[in-house]
Amino acid sequence: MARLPVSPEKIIEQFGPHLNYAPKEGYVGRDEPDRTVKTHCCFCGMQCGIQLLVKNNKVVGFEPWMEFPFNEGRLCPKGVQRYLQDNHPDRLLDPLERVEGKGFQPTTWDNAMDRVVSEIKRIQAQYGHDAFSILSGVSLTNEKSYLVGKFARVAVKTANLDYNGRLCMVSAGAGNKKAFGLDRASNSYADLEHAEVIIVTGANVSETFPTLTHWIWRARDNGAKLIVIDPRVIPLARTADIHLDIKPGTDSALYGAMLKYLADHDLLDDDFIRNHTSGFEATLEVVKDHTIEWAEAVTGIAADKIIAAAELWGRAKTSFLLHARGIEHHSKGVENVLGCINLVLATGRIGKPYCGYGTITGQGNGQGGREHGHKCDQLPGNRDITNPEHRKYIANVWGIPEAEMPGKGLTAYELIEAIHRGEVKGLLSICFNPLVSLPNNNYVREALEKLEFYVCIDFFLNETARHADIVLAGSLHEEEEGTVTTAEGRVVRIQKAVDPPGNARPDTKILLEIAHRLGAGDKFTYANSEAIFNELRVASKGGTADYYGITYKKVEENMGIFWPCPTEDHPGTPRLWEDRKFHTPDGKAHFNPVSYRPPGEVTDQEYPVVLTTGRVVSQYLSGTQTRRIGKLVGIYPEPLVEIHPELAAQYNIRQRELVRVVTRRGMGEFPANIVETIRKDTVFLPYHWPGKKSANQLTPGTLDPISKIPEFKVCACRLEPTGIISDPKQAHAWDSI
Ligand SMILES: Nc1nc2c(c(=O)[nH]1)N[C@H]1C(S)=C(S)[C@@H](COP(=O)(O)OP(=O)(O)OC[C@H]3O[C@@H](n4cnc5c(=O)[nH]c(N)nc54)[C@H](O)[C@@H]3O)O[C@H]1N2
Ligand SMILES: Nc1nc2c(c(=O)[nH]1)N[C@H]1C(S)=C(S)[C@@H](COP(=O)(O)OP(=O)(O)OC[C@H]3O[C@@H](n4cnc5c(=O)[nH]c(N)nc54)[C@H](O)[C@@H]3O)O[C@H]1N2
Ligand code: SF4
Ligand SMILES: [Mo]
Repeated sequence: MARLPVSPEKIIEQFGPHLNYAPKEGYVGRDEPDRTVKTHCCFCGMQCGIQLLVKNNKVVGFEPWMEFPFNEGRLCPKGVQRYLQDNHPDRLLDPLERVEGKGFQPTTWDNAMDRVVSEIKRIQAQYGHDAFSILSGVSLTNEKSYLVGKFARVAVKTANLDYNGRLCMVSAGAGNKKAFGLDRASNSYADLEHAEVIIVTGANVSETFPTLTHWIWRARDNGAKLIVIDPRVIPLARTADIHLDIKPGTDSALYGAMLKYLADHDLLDDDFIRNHTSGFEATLEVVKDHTIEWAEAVTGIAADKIIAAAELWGRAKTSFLLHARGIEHHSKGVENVLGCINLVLATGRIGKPYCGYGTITGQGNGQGGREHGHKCDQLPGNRDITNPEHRKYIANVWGIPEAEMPGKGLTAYELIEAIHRGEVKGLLSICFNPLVSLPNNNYVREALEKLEFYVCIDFFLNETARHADIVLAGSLHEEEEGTVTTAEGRVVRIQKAVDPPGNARPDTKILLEIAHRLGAGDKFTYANSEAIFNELRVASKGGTADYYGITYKKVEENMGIFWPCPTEDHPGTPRLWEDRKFHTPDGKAHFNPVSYRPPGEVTDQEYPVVLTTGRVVSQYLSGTQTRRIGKLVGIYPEPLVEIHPELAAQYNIRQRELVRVVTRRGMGEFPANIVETIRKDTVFLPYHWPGKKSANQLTPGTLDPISKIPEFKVCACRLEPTGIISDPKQAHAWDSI
């Protein structure tokens, strides 16, 4: 299949005025590729199969991978543009050192490594081991996630390691463990196809997991009813049977009222509750006052709509409930999740064909990355770092005395607080951009400035990295072998397509070299990524996230294997709990009592409007990657604040007028996008931008007490029109930094 060579003019025409780099002749060669490499998209938790086209050791394009069972060739706008990162002129090609008065200067690996290791040693000698901290991320493969966990505990010997999943899925993880004893979606998405009723709550599936929409459409074609719960009429809600336009921060009230309704109207699966669950009576007791009328007052959803949803859910024979960050990014994140699980358990619709429940994991390896021990309280196999048996097992795998294994450390935002208190003096970050993604980011910036030493491993100079002393040029997904685990729990293979460019190095090599220089070389002697995976398999053995029976070969031959997979002859587990044996100590699924309590910050006279934050389809997370891809920038160049026409009229705000959004933490100016698709008391801001365009100037550092997830989804704000109409043609994502 010959491809036409594409001229630079053609590229500019195709990618539009926002193309932020000048293509060179011959750079985008769309000639016949040397190779196609079957791998997966580096972005969201769907991990769609994709084929990368490689020429002269460069990724030059992509083709759909039609056979991969989840997405069958489908890709979203980010997926089809992601290959443009590979040869981007902003790629870091050398390690960088910040030199007083000169900014960042390229340096040698030897010098960079010397600085990193001597600073880790200095800080730890002066202030203790835990004064050096590590922040990691779950765009990393399973192998790298596992390696970072071991690196922190065995090489750096610090308790203070946490990861960006703390901002993402920890509420769901904690809820799943409480209810089921295991943290994974219960079924593969193929089970959606014949579900009679689907609830999607707090998940803007069409924009955030676009290829999953297809499975919902398939179910719709088969007659499924769809209930969408979201303060906005998100694209999926437009064709839903019922849209519950919930006031942010009130989900647990809704689920409590629905549970009471099911009980009052004899819509429970009594056999299932009696034989396979515990805690039902206590759970029902706490919602006895949660009447539909009360829920209407708290949630702002009309009573008849709540009844209609409870009726549909209650009377179905098969169903699926999916949620994402809309219910999890709350100071009651875990309670919201448990409220949903209670509805699933009350109707006994789990562990059967076409009956499922799951959080939709966010980042590329949102599922695998939360299992292998780079959370502050976790060891591989989803083991508990405070459990003596678990510690002993992993210490044995790692060849260290159990007493040397550090204990539980601080969570991501708590680390920032510890830096402010002077307890943490050094930081290594990999795959995390906390300055854009943590809440209350003016406070985060102050913390970064207080660090005595900060080293960042990334392939782009992200906004946080600008505060670093040393930046180590790392690798993209497709520059190393590995595996990731999709939102379904399917372990898939990431194939190396090319080498990192210039003097950039694979992340693994960087971590291993630091470990060696710290004197822990004998514990880090891997020949390749597969060797790391094979150790991970042993480390996970017997844990709830058991990968022991999964091998690279098996994954490749089957286009993925679902964990748990305890032995090499085990086929994997696409559908959990068909045997009704849950992973809790008593083998039962646990109801957990949840009664409503208000969010951390409620509106008042000074701050009368609810602010919620989230995503748009064309941008990804802190935007480090997608704000560098011209066409994606062109789709949605800058953050707009979504406002209902009635609310806009109240403040005389006009379309595209710059609106000052003020909260107790800070303020930012954003052009108004006046839309009827949002509640009248709520405004929405996407958060993918830094600096003055950052939504996280505004958000609070309130955390869920159990999961420590920040409350990104609700705070109180005030709107002030500026009288300035912004010209969308002038919009440019970079002018704020
Ligand atoms: N395009 C794109 N896709 C992505 C990402 C991205 O950055 N961009 N990121 C990936 C990652 S890491 C994640 S975590 C996922 C996130 O995926 P989602 O959770 O789907 O994304 P969000 O936009 O954060 O929030 C989802 C919805 O929650 C709603 N919401 C706000 N407050 C409430 C509430 O109190 N209750 C309820 N029920 N709903 C509420 C918002 O209106 C929004 O539509 O997306 C993944 N996919
Ligand atoms: N207000 C608000 N804030 C939010 C959210 C929200 O909804 N509202 N959502 C939260 C959520 S759900 C999430 S997941 C976080 C995400 O927040 P972050 O994790 O900070 O976001 P990323 O943009 O993924 O930052 C990852 C960095 O890792 C780099 N990177 C990616 N892959 C690799 C790799 O393989 N190797 C190396 N070395 N580097 C890599 C990227 O270049 C980027 O600089 O943001 C959270 N913040
Ligand atoms: S849906 Fe997610 S994994 Fe699939 S192409 Fe889009 S960003 Fe990539
Ligand atoms: Mo996320």
